[in-house]
Amino acid sequence: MHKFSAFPVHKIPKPIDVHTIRTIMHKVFVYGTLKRNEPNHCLLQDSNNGIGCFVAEGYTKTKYPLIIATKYNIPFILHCPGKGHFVQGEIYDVDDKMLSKLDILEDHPNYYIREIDDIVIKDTLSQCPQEEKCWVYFLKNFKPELLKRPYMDNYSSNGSHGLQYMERSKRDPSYNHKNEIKADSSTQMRSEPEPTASS
Ligand code: PCA
Repeated sequence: MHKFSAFPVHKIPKPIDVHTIRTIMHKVFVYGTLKRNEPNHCLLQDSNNGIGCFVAEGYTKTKYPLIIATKYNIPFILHCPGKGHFVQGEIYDVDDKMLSKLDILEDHPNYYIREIDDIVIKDTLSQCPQEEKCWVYFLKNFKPELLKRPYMDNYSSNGSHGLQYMERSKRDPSYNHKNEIKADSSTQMRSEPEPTASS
């Protein structure tokens, strides 16, 4: 007995290849120039850099000194837990590509050090505060005198401090501002190593 197909043999549709595309995402907490309305936010928004998706506003579960330093007025969280304020910022979901772009901007691990930290999510509707483990760019190897600067809890380049951030394109290429903040080996602030994890 002949079996008849609805399709002539040469027109039988081929099974569609189904691939599961998994994009590994990372949570990043930004507190400085990467926040909305700040000078480097466009980097997070540029789809050529990968995915950067706003999740929520939040603040650090631990107090830290958030300062502005160097002649270019760069914001830094100094890795000195317990000193300063609960730092306000924004959480983003980013893909590998975006994370590596951010690492280039922050010169991790030579300048800022990206580490996992607990961030409390700002949610006025929820009674019990939710927390997220997020990547945060810290300054670890810093000159101790930076701790004498005023501590902020919520950075803005155009804040009342009057220390407006100077973008890279406007800087003097022959001037190394990192020497202003990096400790020399004799005065390094030592902090306990902390475990890092991928989210
Ligand atoms: N960029 C990073 C660290 C400091 C900065 O200006 C951020 O916004 O979190």
